[in-house]
Amino acid sequence: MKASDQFVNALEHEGVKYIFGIPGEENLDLLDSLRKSTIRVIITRHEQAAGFMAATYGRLTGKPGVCLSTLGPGATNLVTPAAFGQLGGMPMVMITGQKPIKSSKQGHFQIVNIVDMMRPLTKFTHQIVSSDNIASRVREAFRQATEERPGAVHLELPEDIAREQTNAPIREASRVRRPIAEQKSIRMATEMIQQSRHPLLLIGSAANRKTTCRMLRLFIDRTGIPFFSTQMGKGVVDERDPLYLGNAALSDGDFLHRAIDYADLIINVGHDVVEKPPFLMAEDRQHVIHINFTSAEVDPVYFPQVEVVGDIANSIWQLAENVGRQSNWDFGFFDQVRHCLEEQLAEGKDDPRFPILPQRLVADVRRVMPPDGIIALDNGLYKIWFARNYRAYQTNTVLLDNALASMGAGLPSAIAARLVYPEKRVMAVCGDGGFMMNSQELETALRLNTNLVVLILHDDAYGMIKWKQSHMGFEDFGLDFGNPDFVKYAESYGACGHRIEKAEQLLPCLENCHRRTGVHVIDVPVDYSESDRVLNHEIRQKSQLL
Ligand SMILES: Cc1ncc(C[n+]2csc(CCOP(=O)(O)OP(=O)(O)O)c2C)c(N)n1
Ligand SMILES: [Mg+2]
Repeated sequence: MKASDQFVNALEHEGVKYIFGIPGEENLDLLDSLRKSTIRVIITRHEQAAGFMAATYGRLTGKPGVCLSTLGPGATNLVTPAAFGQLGGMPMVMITGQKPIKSSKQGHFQIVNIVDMMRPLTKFTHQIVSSDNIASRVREAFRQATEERPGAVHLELPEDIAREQTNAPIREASRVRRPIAEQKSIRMATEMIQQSRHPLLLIGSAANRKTTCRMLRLFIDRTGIPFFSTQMGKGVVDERDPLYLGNAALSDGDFLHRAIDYADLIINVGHDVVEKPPFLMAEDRQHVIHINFTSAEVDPVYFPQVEVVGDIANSIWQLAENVGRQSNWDFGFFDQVRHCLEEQLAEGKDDPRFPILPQRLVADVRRVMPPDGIIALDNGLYKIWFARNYRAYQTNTVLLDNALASMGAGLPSAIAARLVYPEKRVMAVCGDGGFMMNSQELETALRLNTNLVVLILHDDAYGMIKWKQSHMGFEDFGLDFGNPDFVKYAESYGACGHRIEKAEQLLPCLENCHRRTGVHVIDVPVDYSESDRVLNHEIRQKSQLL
């Protein structure tokens, strides 16, 4: 069998449905093998977007998303999405081409050592040097991408190897179960939770797995322990729950931080060091139980007293069976925190001012999104508002990157989400800066006949950095830009463009766009002038009154 056919066979065997990318001449054998396969090739307009799509596919399905590029410049364009997948714990496989390795007559034209380049960005990076190894290398790549903690892997398939013949068999995945936590550690954690007075549950990014969601629900129902989430733990448990105390979107000074200070025990499920610490440990403060697939990386602000290491879902299930409800628990102060938070979150939901305030914008987006609707956020100031004010009802309904926190991922992630869930409402929420970093993918969305709504928050600036600049007392400098006419820009692609000119137009426009088919781009001017006052001062002052 031809080696490139064998490669594609191995991918099919791994259950690959899509490959996102831009081929170069070094991939032509592989491309021809893909042509004859069941895998759908999705051509993008930039490799970065292909990588973001693959990573998002991995995040949503738990199975590696696959992307493809040529050697040199195509592969270097995969650097940012590799970091995105790796830091975000999203399983993804990158395949890049290369010149023939056995004999080449082209000197170093386009040659960069891509395997080395990928080393700090991946769990596994490998050049295939013999066609007989293809099946094993592909299996190994998928194993590493998927296994906890999931992430990015890379395979380089040189042109001459792709053309070889091979008889090597496909490698089947072994049947394997994740190790579960040892009984004594469950007993230690159970006792610690039972003996505490004000325990609090923290849901972090590694808790975002299907069975873990179900087990956490069970644990909360059985114990009645209040919980909060990190940005990447949003939606793992329904945030409408009366025990929800908020999201750790702000680093400190929020109502939630009063609850954290008051707690004598934090049960930290799925903590991941890539996220900004949701709370800081100190000698004389609360104790921490670390529940995760892997043990805790010790840090000056993170040194848990007890660890429960093993499959998270199983650990939570065992704790749910053992802990029960304790009469010594007192959640009175947490109730007050929740009450104040709810009051504050309701502010500005219907504010008529224009340009629109982030509070109103978030509320209107929530109003049009059904419980399973997905918003894919790019990176900007609005991300903090969405993390804090938008309630996620289901897991993976807020695709938010608080790990690499790269601009440019919003639109490609939304396209990938729509491919995975054609029946769900999907919306990209981007700043005018982040949107323009991958706006060319509007063409991809249209070519794929995607039904998609893209909301652009228009402030003619890198608003997030402006906000920090002003908060740090610097002069306003260097963060403004101009924009194309977004309505005409959308129309030039064949998409529908909409411009919001009054705050009350946003909600009906969003609803209308979601009901219609096609790609809809909505240009909404946003007013961030109150963000500093509200996020940095007002919330801090109000929470101190508690
Ligand atoms: C690729 C990349 N470049 C730069 C940054 C730093 N950065 C974070 S937010 C931001 C501004 C985002 O501007 P925009 O997309 O317009 O959103 P806004 O905050 O204005 O709503 C910048 C420059 C980043 N996170 N990622
Ligand atoms: Mg902006």
